[in-house]
Amino acid sequence: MTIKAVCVLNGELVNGTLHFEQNGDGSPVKVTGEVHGLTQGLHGFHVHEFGDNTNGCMSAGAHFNPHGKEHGGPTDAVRHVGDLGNIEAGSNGVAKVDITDSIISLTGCHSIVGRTLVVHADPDDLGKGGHELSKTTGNAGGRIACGVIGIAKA
Ligand SMILES: [Cu+2]
Ligand SMILES: [Zn+2]
Repeated sequence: MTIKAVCVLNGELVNGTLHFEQNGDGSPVKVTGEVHGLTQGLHGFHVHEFGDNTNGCMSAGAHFNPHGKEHGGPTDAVRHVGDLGNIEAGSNGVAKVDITDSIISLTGCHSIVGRTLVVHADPDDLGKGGHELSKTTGNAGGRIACGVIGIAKA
């Protein structure tokens, strides 16, 4: 059974829509879509713990990290469940997203449904930048757009 989810990202200057698709429990999740209004280059892209936007993107809490691990990159053995790395915008400010991730899920204890997708102002250093924030946030800077991930029509 294919499970689908969707997220509409909203920010002051940045917006976008992301689609999530998973072909059954335990399968990789495909993340596709576009984010507009970005500065050129890399921007941290994470699932944060809470689907709470009452105080904007700040209410979403920290990176979704049910196993209490250190921050990392999407292909690292040690990472937060929510660590999807970076998206990259071209000179037109558009990032085309096409990510396949085997750690996030749309069901079970790794489910990202009901949590918040956040796009950051700066690149995520994937835990390797040597900054005091590298092992918790990737030192990715401010939260420039976010949206709650919801169940989509299948
Ligand atoms: Cu983040
Ligand atoms: Zn993280």
